[in-house]
Amino acid sequence: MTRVYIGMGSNVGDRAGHLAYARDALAALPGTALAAMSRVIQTPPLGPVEQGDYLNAAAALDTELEPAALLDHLRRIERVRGRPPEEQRVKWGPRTLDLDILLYGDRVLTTQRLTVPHPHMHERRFVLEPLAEIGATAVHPVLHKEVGTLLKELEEKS
Ligand code: A4P
Ligand code: MG
Repeated sequence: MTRVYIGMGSNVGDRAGHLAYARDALAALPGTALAAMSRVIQTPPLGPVEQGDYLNAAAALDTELEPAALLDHLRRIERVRGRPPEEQRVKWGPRTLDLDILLYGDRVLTTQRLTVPHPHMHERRFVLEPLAEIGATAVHPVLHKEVGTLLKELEEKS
């Protein structure tokens, strides 16, 4: 079993419904238990594309799924909620549902499909705020700092 943290975002359609669906779908994954779910927060969009506010949240899972298999499930859950296939997407653009693997235990992965820890997580309040609610003491295995510390440092910068 590995403790995994998932970041969730939605800024199109029934945003709260997409996140609730994602929570239930994650809890139902094979070999997986939902350990914790953060509150849902509304956040201004980050990125170059004009788009609506996001709802963001984070989930903690204990799972036997390997990272690649977990990623396949996340893509499938995104598609169920109407997210178009990858080649039709706008980078950093609006999305019905975005599911990112933020931390996968203390594993560091750089494959073509997967970068873990998520390369931008420590720069983003909309990721760290909900993550700190459920995993403040989780350690970032590249920066060697706790999530709560990363959030504090980010808040001090802005
Ligand atoms: N991929 C690599 N590493 C990972 C990982 N750790 N978890 C690959 C999940 N996927 C990972 O993802 C493209 C590919 O990334 C996947 O096929 C997978 O193989 P994507 O979600 O389709 O791409 P994207 O989301 O358009 O691009 P990117 O760079 O991942 O964007 P982000 O970083 O997800 O940011 N503003 C607010 N307020 N809240 C938000 O949630 N989100 C974004 C998107 C922009 N602005 C936002 C928010
Ligand atoms: Mg993404």
